[in-house]
Amino acid sequence: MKLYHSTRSPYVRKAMIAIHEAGLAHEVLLETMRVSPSRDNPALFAVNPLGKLPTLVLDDGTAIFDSTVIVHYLDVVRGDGHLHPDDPDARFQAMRDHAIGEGLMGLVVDWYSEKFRDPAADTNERFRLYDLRVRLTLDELETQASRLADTRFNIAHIAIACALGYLDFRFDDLDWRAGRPALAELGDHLNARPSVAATKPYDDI
Ligand SMILES: N[C@@H](CCC(=O)N[C@@H](CS)C(=O)NCC(=O)O)C(=O)O
Repeated sequence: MKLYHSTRSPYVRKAMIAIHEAGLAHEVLLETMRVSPSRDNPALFAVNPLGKLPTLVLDDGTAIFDSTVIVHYLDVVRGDGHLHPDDPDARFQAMRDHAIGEGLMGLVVDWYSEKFRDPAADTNERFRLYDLRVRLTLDELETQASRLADTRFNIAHIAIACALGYLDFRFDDLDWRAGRPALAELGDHLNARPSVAATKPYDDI
């Protein structure tokens, strides 16, 4: 396995701790790199269209992200599952506690990068890379869309419906349906579901 890695990232560290917990350190090759919203990174984008660390690539080429999914893979699929309690109440409590740790990590990582960002310097490049990563991610979803359409509605459909709905709401000009017929069909299918239709975003206040 190969882990796209940085010694600076707390998200990567989550994956590293899970690697050690599962006793799999000897199986993992580290590919260390720097990432930022203004840094083009074709090698990383090729395996993870979101362009984020950590990304774990299995020997058969399967790419796994984000850190929470990597920890799940290492612990539940490859390890003994001790990081994910079986008991529903204990598991739910662990998820709640994980959310606060993860949320704190997100706040401090965002705060740190805001502190040192030159607001004028790289806006165009950052915008170009956001556009690129969104399009690469939509292209990846296009390849998964018919499988997702054939899968019973689950938490993944909720996230994808919300992301596509936000694109319709805020990024009309991106025209995400163009050239992505399967994803467009999936989007229509999801939007027709009552829970999705009832929660369409709109400007209120
Ligand atoms: N939700 C992701 C967040 C990962 C993340 O934001 N990683 C940072 C490194 S600390 C990154 O890749 N930033 C690059 C970018 O957002 O452009 C996870 O849990 O893996």
